[in-house]
Amino acid sequence: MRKIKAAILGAGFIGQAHIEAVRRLSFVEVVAIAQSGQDKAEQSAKLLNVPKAYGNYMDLLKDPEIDVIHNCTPNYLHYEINKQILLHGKHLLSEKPLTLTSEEAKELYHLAKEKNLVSGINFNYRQFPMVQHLRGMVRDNELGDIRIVRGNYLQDWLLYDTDYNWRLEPEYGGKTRAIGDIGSHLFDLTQYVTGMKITEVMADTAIMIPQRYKPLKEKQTFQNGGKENASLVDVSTEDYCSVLVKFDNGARGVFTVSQVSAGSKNALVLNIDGSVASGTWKQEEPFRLTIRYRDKPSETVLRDPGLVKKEVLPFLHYPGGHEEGWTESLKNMMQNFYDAVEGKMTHSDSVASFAEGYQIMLIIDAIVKSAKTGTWEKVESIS
Ligand code: SOE
Repeated sequence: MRKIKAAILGAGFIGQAHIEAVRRLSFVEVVAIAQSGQDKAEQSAKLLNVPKAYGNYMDLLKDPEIDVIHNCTPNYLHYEINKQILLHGKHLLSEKPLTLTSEEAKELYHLAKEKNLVSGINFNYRQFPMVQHLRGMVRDNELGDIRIVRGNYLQDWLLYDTDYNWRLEPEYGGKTRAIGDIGSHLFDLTQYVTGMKITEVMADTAIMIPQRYKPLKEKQTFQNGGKENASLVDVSTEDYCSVLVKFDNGARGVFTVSQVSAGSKNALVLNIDGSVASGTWKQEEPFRLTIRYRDKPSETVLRDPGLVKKEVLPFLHYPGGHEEGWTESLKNMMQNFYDAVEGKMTHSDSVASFAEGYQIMLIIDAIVKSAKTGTWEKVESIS
């Protein structure tokens, strides 16, 4: 049987992670990679053992062999490239955030609706088994009525003024940084797990490090830099944000994102307080879910086929105690996305749709506005 042919645009940290995850599926083959500049593309293709290299993504889009394209380029390229991918009739898995602005996201949402193609966004934290289990507990009313949601997404890779990356520059990363980069994951995860929609926000943002040493040579995300061969530049994107939120059912929430929190590597934490019990999931200990009660001792549910809800079984692959984490979340993402491509159907709701990506952009807009006005701002609904 012919394998589905995939191509990856962008060969940075996340592009490489996509390639590795796709290779774990037996019915898909990575046949091409694109990066700006033919030499660079060829170097990456060689390194990653991908047969074809394109120095210009427009040429890749015309390759009739390719069925699916992964857009793993920097944020500022998402909109234009996603649009071209859909216009060229290829299935599309985009990195988050969907675009830099909600206007662009709206356009892509409508375009994706018109096309008979599979499209999705890599909000991969949905794909962790214990996240799926927590979602099932909320749905089955095991936590009771949800009243309060508290979440953090903290990292430390921009802690020093010598840390620098394209994500800091508004023209490449977008006019919000921590909010768009990691806040988008947190808001998506919250809405996905609880089934509640964020309708109003009140935000405070800050730039803790207003000047940084920009290296003269490009650095990969998470790579540390120094003061040598670097120039001191002003930073205009936030590295911290806290936001109070109201949900459509009257529940309340409070969220913090930061990329300057020492010791937090990829500390995405979600706490859900219901009228019966509270549940906590931590990305840095993804195999564990803690459920707490007032009148009986807390419970720990471990990632084990015998302990999770039946519907969660496809999201785990090994017996309990055998490590599965971030890379498996990408494997699950690819499985769910490519099942849809193969079956020519819409994907499972574990893959974020363009409608959901657009809605996240509207939340980000409201946060940016609230940080400026200092008042509560309503989140527009999808139009
Ligand atoms: C950088 O902050 C980043 O790569 C995010 O963009 C990803 O979404 C996260 O998974 C890891 O950190």
